[in-house]
Amino acid sequence: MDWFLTIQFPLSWIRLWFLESPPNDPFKLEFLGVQRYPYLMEAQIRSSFKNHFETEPLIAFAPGRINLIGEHTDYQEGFVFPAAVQFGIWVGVQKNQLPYCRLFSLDFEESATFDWKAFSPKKGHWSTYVMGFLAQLHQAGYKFEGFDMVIGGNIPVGAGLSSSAALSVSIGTALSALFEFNLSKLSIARYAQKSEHQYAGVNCGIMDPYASAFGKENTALLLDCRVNQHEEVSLDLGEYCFLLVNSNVKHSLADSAYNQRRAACEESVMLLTPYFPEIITLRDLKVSQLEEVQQILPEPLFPKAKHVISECGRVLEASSALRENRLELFGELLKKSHQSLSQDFEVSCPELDFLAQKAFEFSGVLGARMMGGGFGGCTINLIKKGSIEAFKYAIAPSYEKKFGKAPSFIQVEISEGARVI
Ligand code: GAF
Repeated sequence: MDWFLTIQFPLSWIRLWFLESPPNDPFKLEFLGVQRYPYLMEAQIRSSFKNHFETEPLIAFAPGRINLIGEHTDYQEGFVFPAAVQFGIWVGVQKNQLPYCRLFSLDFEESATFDWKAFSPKKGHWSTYVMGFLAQLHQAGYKFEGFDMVIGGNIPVGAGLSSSAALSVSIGTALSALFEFNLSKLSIARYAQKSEHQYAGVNCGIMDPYASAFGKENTALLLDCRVNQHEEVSLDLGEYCFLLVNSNVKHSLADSAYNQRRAACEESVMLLTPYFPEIITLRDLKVSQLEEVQQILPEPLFPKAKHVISECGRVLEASSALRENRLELFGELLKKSHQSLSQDFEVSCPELDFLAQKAFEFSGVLGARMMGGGFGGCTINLIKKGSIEAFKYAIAPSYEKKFGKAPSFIQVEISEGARVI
């Protein structure tokens, strides 16, 4: 009987585990042999916190994001169309009455300590994101004291789902609650963006932290990056869904190329202003003005400006198409966006072009494009749910043959933004 109980208990536990797990869950991230489901993450943060610091933490969560359309437009005060996803970063935090902060990262299995009155964030370490956010709070005049923190997450690595924005936003959400700062979502997003500029060296726009902070279940955010306000667009896709295909590459020049693209846009604005004195950014120009713009800008700059100007138009068209449930038109706009990002803005790469091309040729996909900053990461595909398995089969072997590595597939659920749990 004893042997029966010892074997039965774990077996039924395993069975329950699978029953409780979301069916067909593509987010099976292995972590110590365990899949990192949200309820496990929260429990892991809690128990790790107790082990390390012997107190109960306050826990905050912030999600990663996808972007339906509107790439490299946010830093030109244009339009973007992101949504928060179900993966994210969890942060447990508690005051410690000590002259220093103690941090522990579940993902890196590493501790870090720093004096909260005198710290200097250094590039390239996960603890920089904590210090970077604190630096923003300090500059804004907020008073804080020593705390302990445990950080862990389940965002697929290198997929371009904005794990760094989720990290900063989760840190901001946790600290705001712990010290009762009552920071608005927009302030958290702005501090996260500034911290990324100052300590990660990427001159990114507001889109990623904004989406992480403001995300809403089954809803995309049509965000105007000039006024930092959004309209909610309900995502009722019927028999379709968004599937990400991760190229599993990140080219090493990605960050510097991102900053160069931003600088090219700013240079174009400078050259165009004498002819169009009313413009502040490229967002203020229309597709109908492109011929004139071409006469003014030197050859290498024009296609970049053309991308930003035309992409802003596509975002507005695509959001209307979604509202009117015109999914084929929406898919067509995704395809145009990819072509523009690849040929004009030059932020794609052979792997992403290959994945997009395969998607264009596949009948169950209405549209696809590279997503995010570029040079690696994922394509986003609007695909018929019933075609997903066939699509994987149509793509994976040829991709692997050509590039020597397998792509991975991530089905996203559009989810709520940052919150204290
Ligand atoms: C990255 C940046 F962080 C965003 O601000 C945005 O510019 C995006 O690339 C491209 O659209 O995710």
